Amino acid sequence: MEARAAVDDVALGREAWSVLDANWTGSATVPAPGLYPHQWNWDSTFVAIGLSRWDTRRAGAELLSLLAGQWSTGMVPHIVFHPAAAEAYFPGPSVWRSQDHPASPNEVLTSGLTQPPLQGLALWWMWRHTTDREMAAALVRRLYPMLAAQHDYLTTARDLGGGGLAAIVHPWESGMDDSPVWDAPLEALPQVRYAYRSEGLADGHLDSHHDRYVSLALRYRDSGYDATYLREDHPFAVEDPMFNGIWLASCQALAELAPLAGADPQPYREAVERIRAALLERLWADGVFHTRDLRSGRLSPVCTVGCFGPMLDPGLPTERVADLVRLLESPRFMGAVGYPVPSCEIRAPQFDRSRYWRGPSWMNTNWLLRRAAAIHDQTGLAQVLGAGTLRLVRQAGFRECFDPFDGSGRGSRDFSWSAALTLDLLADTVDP
Ligand code: 9WN
Repeated sequence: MEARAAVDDVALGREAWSVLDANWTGSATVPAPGLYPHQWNWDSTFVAIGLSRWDTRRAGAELLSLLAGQWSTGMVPHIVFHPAAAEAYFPGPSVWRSQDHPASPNEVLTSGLTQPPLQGLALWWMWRHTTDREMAAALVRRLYPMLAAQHDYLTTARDLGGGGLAAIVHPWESGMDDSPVWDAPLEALPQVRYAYRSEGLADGHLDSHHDRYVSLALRYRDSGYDATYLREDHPFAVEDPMFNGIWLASCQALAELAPLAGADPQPYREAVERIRAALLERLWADGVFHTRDLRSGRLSPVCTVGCFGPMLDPGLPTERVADLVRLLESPRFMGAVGYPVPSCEIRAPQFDRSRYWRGPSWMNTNWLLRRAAAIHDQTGLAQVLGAGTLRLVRQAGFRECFDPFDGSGRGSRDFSWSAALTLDLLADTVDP
């Protein structure tokens, strides 16, 4: 394992800031130098969360830059392209062709997919932790209508199952691209090959799936990013518990921020109730939440870190919370490893400690589960998650993800959300 001398909290905080400064483009933070040279939706939003206690202006700039890419449909894209890096990442702007779509913003090039709607929760987090209330209040008033439009988009264009949940239409929308829960829906698609693959893929991706990712994106693009096509013809439509758990948490946040924005909290309170009921009715089975493939009607048998997403709901019934905590602490997840939280259950045949989202631990999901544990007064679990996560970065640096057994780093170095969320976790121990 690649280890380094453990650094103290002050030095760790300084290192985190220098990663974030190096990854700043002037208007937003890229996820990592080299591999990811644009602004990604949930990456930036985790950066905003991490900065909330320390730099309201930059946290706000991050969210404003992302939302400058919002489409008039309300969709917040999963990538906002940085013009200077143009085609440095595949698939780049020439594949998505957002500029040809009338709903996309005029001056900003984006992808045509979205990612988990974390922005409401991030705005609430900033409001709660800021040291500049006036600036934060102004940001809430400015961003609120944009998040309301995002919410309306998910409610109207993405309830493809008609049961009150938002469906994702591509694995990239989950943020957990290579998760084994997409295997069955992806394998139902025809196999295709693209010439670009001679350039090679980043370590950790399943190349047999990558061609299908691209073909799915092209099919959606060629429909004109059409909502009726998604509902009736698109072959990938999945209800994901993490995506919907995050959506619920953002609805809760919008309800709480409503008075500040001069808005009515009631629609968001009702959305929280509706999403909770749908999660329990449609995705709960055998003591845990599962993904539902709307095309086959099947629940995925594989249990992943995403299955704990609905724990972000403060109103989740206590028996369900107890079931989830028991599973999370069991040898199927945290009980068998040295470092939280493996992205796939250890006993699953698909578990692979070296492949993205099929085994490694990620800081962002650790942060979400720690938040969920805190919401449900699971103080011991929250402490274990916080301390275990900090141990990872102290030992291995701000890597993209980590081996859950020995804590060694995997994927990109100087990864922005790992640095930003470290700043948030350190806030409990380091004085500003
Ligand atoms: C595709 C940027 C993104 C993250 C995702 C992660 C990975 C992209 C890729 O990188 O996805 O969007 O190229 O695999 O899985 O969570 O947002 O860091």
